[in-house]
Amino acid sequence: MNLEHLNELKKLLSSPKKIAIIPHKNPDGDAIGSTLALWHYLVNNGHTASVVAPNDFPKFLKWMPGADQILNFEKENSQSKTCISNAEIIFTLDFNHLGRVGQMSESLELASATFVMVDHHQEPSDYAKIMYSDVRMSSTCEMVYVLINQLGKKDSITTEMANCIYTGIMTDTGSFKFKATTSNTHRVVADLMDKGAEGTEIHHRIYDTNSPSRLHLLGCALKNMVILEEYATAYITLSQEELDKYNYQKGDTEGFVNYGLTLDGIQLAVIFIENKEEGILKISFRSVGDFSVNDFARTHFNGGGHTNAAGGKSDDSIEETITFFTSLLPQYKNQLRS
Ligand SMILES: [Mn+2]
Repeated sequence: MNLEHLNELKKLLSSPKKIAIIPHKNPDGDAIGSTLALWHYLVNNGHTASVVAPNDFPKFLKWMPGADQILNFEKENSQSKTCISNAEIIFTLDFNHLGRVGQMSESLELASATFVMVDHHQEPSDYAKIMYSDVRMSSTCEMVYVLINQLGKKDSITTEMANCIYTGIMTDTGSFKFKATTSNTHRVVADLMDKGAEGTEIHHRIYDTNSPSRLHLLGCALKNMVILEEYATAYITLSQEELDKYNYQKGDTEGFVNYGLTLDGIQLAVIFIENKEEGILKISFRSVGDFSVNDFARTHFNGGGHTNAAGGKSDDSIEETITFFTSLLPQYKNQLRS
């Protein structure tokens, strides 16, 4: 965070405040980890704070310290709304467009609080008075660590906070392998371990909690995978019928898209997941190297994200969307085969 914004934030936090902390919709490990770490920090420093999530989050994140205190905007609607409208400061973490919180965006737009953004996605919008936006960062969790350091409170990072921050860095970096994983990321992680973060235990809790039906759903997804060697592309489809057949639970398809990239020579991996309830297909894009799925998703699928990881959606059927998607590939052939 630059000095001007940092000083403004320091001034704001110099007396006890009412604070709401908001992750994006369908929060992942980084969103829950960063909001909870910040929540612990603020509460430990005399503020009244709540994490308000737009909707529920996967079971494999529920062990995180403080997770049981998170308000669910869908289920605890009036309490959540009160919390947002009473807040003097609203932190938005791991997203940079109010559209990323779904139904909650209306409440945020009406709020009178000072907004603080902490985020590592591209092209931030300008709703926040205090901004800490850095696309080079591995995760929002790493940014929360840096921010607490900048506030001069490095020693206030507890074991609970260290576990939360470790989780978000681990999940957003694909266990420390994505390109945004810097030497500094590892220094942060080393310090978190010194502060008590339990790396082995966290890996186990996040990655080794499969249900049999999730592994069967993964089998189905892999069977559905189509490989377009000519375009160095692999894509997966999952219909609502298939999700139902394997008793889909929220979070079950997390990480499925990455399997395409484990194929030798594949540069672009995509998964299209039908969601009958919302009447859309949810799409995840992953790439290796310079091919920007952020640009691709932004241009064609009403989405965006990072250079190598992005999301998007389609209002059309699976068949129509695949036809459209494959029709786009020839114009990217040179970039994908490079
Ligand atoms: Mn993130």
